[in-house]
Amino acid sequence: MTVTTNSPSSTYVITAGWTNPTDAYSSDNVRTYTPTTTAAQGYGNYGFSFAAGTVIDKVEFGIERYTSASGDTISLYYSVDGGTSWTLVTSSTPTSETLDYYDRTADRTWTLDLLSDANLKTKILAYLASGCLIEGTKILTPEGPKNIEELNVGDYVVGNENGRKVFSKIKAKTTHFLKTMCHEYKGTGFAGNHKVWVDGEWKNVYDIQPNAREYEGFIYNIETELGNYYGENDLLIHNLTKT
Ligand SMILES: [Ca+2]
Repeated sequence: MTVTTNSPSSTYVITAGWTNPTDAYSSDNVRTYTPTTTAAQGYGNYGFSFAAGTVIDKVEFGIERYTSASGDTISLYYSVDGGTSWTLVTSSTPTSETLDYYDRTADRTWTLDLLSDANLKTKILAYLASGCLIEGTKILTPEGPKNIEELNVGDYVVGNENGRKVFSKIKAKTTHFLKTMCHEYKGTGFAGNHKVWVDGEWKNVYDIQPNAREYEGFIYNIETELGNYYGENDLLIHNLTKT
């Protein structure tokens, strides 16, 4: 089997924000970057040229990237209709630079035409750290589970102190409306990375649940005096820490 790996040689702005987007054409430690949430950049002209009758055994999409703040995500999409519709390949938040390939062979019946420059596009999309929970998230309170949007500064929730469940006061709350990626874990929808208590240690929810879906709506973040609080299914959630 012959493996052909091509990089893009054209780029176009979808939602402004990526600086020096042509720097993403090659892996040379010179990079495109963005400080703008929802910035999206399209890529094309992969230049695949195959002999007629070539059989496609496998199609993978690769991306090399990193994020500088915990909770930032970079998503990769592809299009086989010239950028009209997009399929999500991956949404991830690696804090050290990694090159990963994703097998999308099973997505569709791949034909040579779909890999032509007229049809094949990719898109990178950035969401900057939100570290929040989506609307409808249940938080455990002394009166039982309540939706996070109903909680306010000064209210009590249930947290953990030295292995015991205790009441803890909310000292801050923020709300945003945005389009982002949502990672679901144990009934809680995380729009941004968060540490959760799993198997006796704090772990990044993105490391436990790398799969994501798109979410558009209100997101909320609460900070409690104790530094943590319980969501559904006894999941202990750490106050947001950008480490
Ligand atoms: Ca580069």
